[in-house]
Amino acid sequence: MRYLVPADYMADPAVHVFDGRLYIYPSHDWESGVAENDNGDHFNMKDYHVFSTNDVMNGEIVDHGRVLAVEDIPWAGRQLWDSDVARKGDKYYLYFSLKDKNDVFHIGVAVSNSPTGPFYPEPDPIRGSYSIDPCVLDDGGGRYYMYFGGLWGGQLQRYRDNKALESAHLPEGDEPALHARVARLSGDMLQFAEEPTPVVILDADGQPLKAADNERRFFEASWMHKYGDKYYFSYSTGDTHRLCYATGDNPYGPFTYQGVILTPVVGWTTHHAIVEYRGKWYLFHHDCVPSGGLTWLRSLKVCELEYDADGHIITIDGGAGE
Ligand code: FUB
Repeated sequence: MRYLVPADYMADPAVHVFDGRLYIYPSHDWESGVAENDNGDHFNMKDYHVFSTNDVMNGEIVDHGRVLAVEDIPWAGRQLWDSDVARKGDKYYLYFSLKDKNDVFHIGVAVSNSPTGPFYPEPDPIRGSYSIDPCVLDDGGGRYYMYFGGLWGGQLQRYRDNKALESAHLPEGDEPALHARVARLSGDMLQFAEEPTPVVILDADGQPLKAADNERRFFEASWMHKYGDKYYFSYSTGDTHRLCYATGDNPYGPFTYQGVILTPVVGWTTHHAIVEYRGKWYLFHHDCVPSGGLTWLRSLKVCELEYDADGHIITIDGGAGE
């Protein structure tokens, strides 16, 4: 295990390998003085940095500096949350979660000629985007899929069938759990090419997970990777503080629940990226140990991740004592 950026607070890592070098795209936590609440107002981030390395466990982690800030984004209100980056051709696309001037989360996109930015934002959010935590899968052949969504402060409970509800509804008990969303991206990478659809997670009996199943159901922090010929959709369970995963045979799912990747860490949120680099698999994530447990001041970590012979991920201890 290694803390990656000990001198600053960084969270929500997205990680990609471009031309043989590994790039980390985190959220940038700071002490803004906003009080903690269930709406996540204390996650009051205002900019992004990019980091890179060619040796995950021992090498220098280069800080490429500030690459995008709230004040650069025309439609910005506040709170730059989780982001992800995809490359198509010779351009890099940074997808980010941000509240507009009415305090409604959308997903924006900013473009660069380099994986290290700077990234230049589009004037408006992606049409029809809502909620938080974009993650983009490059599935080859020019096909890119965005996964997104998050409950509570992430506002997913305000939407059904991609339309805003008059009042939010968080399912309970035996109601089906809310799902993340997936949409293929347009050829220019700047819009959805189709209406987002639910990322359904099934139990071993083929039934969608229920709302009360909060030790397994989706909450936020989507990540997608491929191992062998399978698609691994992983996510945070939020109020039960686990990183879990489900597998499927195509980017839309459905996905079948498989197990826990990371038991709870110190801190409320848990968030991650899973990447193969130079023949090893890594779990990038965060915890609040260095800040003494302050939820809004998180630190980036990495450790190796292993699969068993059947492709199951071997559970990693998050260190919070579960
Ligand atoms: O960093 C703010 C939010 O906390 C993220 O968007 C969530 O995934 C959670 O980590």
